[in-house]
Amino acid sequence: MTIQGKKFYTLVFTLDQPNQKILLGMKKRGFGMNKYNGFGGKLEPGETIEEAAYRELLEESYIKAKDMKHVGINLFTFENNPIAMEVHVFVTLNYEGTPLETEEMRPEWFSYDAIPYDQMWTDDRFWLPIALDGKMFIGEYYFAEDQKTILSEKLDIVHELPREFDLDKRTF
Ligand code: 6OG
Repeated sequence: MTIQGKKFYTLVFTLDQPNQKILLGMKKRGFGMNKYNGFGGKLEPGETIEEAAYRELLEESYIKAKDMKHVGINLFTFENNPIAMEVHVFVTLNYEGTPLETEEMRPEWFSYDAIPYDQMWTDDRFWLPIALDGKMFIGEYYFAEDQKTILSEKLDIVHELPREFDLDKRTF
């Protein structure tokens, strides 16, 4: 798979650790429509990854993160698409506000043991349990054109995250 470049995205999961619950949003429009996911989006020019993560969570759910932990990096490539998506995953355990429905997302809390993986991106079942377990990861997922079938995947648990995924270190 030849890649010509990549774009940066953020994805934030708000956790209610004492009650073992995770906030997901049903995406109402755009890429990933009709799937549950964390809250996030593209980096704006001049923004750091952390700033974008905070802003997207606030814009899409009205939640203000009071701490955010960078827990993972996923590189997504798609058959016949030369641009990879580099998605930086965060969790927040402390936040202000009550999640509200926005034009983009309908928020809903789920127990850790009832996460609706069959209504989420197919890669999530690999790495989300690792994030919930408090570990950090770097993953690579190569999707078929149907955006559902994973043709290759690689997942490493790490102790430190790089600032970005080094495309020269891609496995496939
Ligand atoms: P907007 O188009 O809304 O940003 N995203 C993915 N999330 C998961 N769990 N799996 C994937 O597998 C994903 N691809 C993209 C990143 C898109 C949002 O969707 C996330 C962003 O939060 C392919 O601006």
